[in-house]
Amino acid sequence: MKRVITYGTFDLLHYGHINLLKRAKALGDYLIVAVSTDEFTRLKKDKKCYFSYEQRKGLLESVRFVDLVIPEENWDQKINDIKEYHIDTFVIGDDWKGKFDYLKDEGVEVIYLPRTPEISTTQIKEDLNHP
Ligand code: C2G
Repeated sequence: MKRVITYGTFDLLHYGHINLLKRAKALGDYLIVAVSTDEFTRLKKDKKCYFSYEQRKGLLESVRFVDLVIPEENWDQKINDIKEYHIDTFVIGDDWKGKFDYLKDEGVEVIYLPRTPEISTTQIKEDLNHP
């Protein structure tokens, strides 16, 4: 069974996120999604999510091609996650291109998928504030 993992904040879950998750699942048989905790999101991006970690986790668990949701608590857990969950493939959007190539040393495939254009959580917030 080919096991795939991806990481993200996934706030205000939208079709760009879903497109990424759908393509990630298509690369294997089992998809794990590591969602940034509220604390890490504040640290990582100095941003506050609209939805809490528990709400974001619940939404992702409702997506039929997501098999497991785990917390992303820091930048450095990826290598441990790869070992703990026996990951074959790491996937993320190409806004991160090159940033996670070091994971190849752990024997996993690292794939950067094209982002879905014109949609982002930031854009949604801006559009709602300035209709
Ligand atoms: N994404 C996408 N198209 C969009 C928006 C997002 O393909 N229009 C992808 C991103 O490239 C990422 C995933 O959806 O792979 C989640 O996006 P974010 O929640 O913005 O993730 P980010 O905050 O960049 O956190 O350790 C890695 C980080 O946790 C990634």
